Amino acid sequence: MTVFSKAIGFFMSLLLSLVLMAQEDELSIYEMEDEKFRELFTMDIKLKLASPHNIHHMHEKGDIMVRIMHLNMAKEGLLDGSSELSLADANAAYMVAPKSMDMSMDVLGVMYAPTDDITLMFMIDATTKSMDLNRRMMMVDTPFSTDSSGIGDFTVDILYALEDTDTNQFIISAGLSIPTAKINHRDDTPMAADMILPYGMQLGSGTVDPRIALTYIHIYELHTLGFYANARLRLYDNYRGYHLGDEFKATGWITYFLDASKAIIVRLDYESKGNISGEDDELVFGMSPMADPDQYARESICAGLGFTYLKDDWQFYANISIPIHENVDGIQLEKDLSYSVGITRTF
Ligand SMILES: [Cu+2]
Repeated sequence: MTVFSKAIGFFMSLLLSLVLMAQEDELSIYEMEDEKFRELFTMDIKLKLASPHNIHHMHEKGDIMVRIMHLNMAKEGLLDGSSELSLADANAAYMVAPKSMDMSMDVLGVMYAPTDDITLMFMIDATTKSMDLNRRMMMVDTPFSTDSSGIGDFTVDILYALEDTDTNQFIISAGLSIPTAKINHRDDTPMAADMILPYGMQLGSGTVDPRIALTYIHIYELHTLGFYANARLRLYDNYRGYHLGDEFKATGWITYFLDASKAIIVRLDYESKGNISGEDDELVFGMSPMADPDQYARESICAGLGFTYLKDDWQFYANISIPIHENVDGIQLEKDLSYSVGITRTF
């Protein structure tokens, strides 16, 4: 679990430095007198602290927000359905089996509000995926790794506030994912040089995908409840002859305000994804579970802990998340720890 200990160390030092950084003369909300409390802790500030950073939110007319976010997701070990599977067992069925995977993503996002009711959101990412695998042939194990990196799919969303009061925010959003990512990344393997990489190592869908989302936030005196759900649909085959499965995500969270500039966020994330339809003819079916379109569906629940810090027009975010339930079709890598850090600046 080196990824785990690295991430924990990283987070602890990050949190510590933030807390030290934030040690100014601000009163804790529990110490504030009523008047001072209301003066500092406006609705506007509560709203900014209320949501984790990958959740949709509205802006006031004329606002522009720029976001930079770094996300790291690790997978380690194998699952067959919902039970663990050894590499040897996977290799007994397939010549090539995955051992672990690391995905690192840098996201650049821009939000702009042409009116108070409508906010536009644009996002693009640069992603690196690297996978460690094992080939077993004639009782000989050959470990190897493959990498892919480049830009991901560009997304644009329109957010509309169905309700926007002092205590409630209800946002509906619709958008598109535009296939700016390459879906023919290749790498050298012990089987062949410059081989096409399997679906899971590609960086995008190759299709224009509609996205819809709902966000609901209710703000209380010292905390917030939030719910977010989104769906991403795949409607037709890309030029390689397949389409990825539909994706559905739901997040529920509670934000605890620590004071007028800091909050802790506890969250649960549900995620499900369907199998792939069609196939990329260049992939050798049967060589590896990753070349099988029917071994891509998965369902997971993760628990996360986040922190956000607001300073004038800047806002800092950090989140760490671990899987608590996972169920996959066929043989797939098992989720491990993921973390993200991000910063936003509003103009
Ligand atoms: Cu924003």
